[in-house]
Amino acid sequence: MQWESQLEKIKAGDQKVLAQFISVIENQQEGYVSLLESLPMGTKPVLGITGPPGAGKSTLVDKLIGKVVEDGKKIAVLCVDPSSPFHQGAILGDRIRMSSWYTHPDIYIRSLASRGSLGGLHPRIIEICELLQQGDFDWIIIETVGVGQSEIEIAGLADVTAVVLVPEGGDEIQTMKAGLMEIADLIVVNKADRPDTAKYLNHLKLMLSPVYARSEKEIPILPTTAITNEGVDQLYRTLQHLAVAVKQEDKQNGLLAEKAYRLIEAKRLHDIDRTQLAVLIKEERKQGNFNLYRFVSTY
Ligand SMILES: Nc1nc2c(ncn2[C@@H]2O[C@H](COP(=O)(O)OP(=O)(O)O)[C@@H](O)[C@H]2O)c(=O)[nH]1
Ligand SMILES: [Mg+2]
Repeated sequence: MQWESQLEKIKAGDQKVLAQFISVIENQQEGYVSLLESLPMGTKPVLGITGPPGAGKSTLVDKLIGKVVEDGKKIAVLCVDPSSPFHQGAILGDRIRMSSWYTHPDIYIRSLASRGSLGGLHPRIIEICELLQQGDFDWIIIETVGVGQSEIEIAGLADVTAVVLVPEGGDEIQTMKAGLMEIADLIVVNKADRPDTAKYLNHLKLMLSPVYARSEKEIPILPTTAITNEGVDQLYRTLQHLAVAVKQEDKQNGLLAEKAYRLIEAKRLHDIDRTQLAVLIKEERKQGNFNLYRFVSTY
């Protein structure tokens, strides 16, 4: 693999070569680790957009891309669909929502299915993001449905995490979305064209006030109506502001530690397979006197 010359192409904005190398990483083709080891560390802001399915994340990203292009900037977007039977079709939705940008030379959009990492983002997302860092982009956006593990993972991967909610169901915010709140650097209340928006915003502020009282950061809450572009300008400006703030050394080290942890975890567990464990356990149990702790002591 003549990686160096290909890297130059990626830096110059060659999306075809970029796509090829994302596949190399995705499929863990031979040499992908040394490829990653040869890369300079990326410095471009990574923005995570998460929230429940149907909140309008893709529509917002579509409009944000518009702002970025207006601003003369370039952007890469990763749409990650935790492949759960409940969210089938999300990737298709993302594609439709952002369809006008697929052929734009300054925009690169890639969808990834999470393939088995239960509730997680994608087993190679950290590495794929690193490669995107090498491309000719000013921003990287990762859109993902906020379910299961993915919200925790997105917070460890993105410099700035925006949680998108919709004005509905007061009680619902307190339960299902509590985890999402924890990781938010910014809360977007999309579908602000709905009649209950003001009430919902108040409710949200009340709910978050004990959180604010405990922590030093105040999380901005921004209402948007993605379909009409309302509030998107403000959102773009807030994101720019947060992205600058996050480049502080402390937060950067924290994020790198989080990524290191996940990479080490993946490396250590790479040859452990749940199905295979079940087979071995079945065999050992047949012999009688099975003990779970003796079983795991050999790993
Ligand atoms: N009324 C209203 N509908 C919206 C708004 N934003 C998105 N939608 C609609 O909500 C649906 C889901 O949007 P999508 O962007 O795919 O949501 P995602 O699953 O979070 O990515 C689509 O039918 C959008 O047209 C909004 O601001 N107001
Ligand atoms: Mg979407």
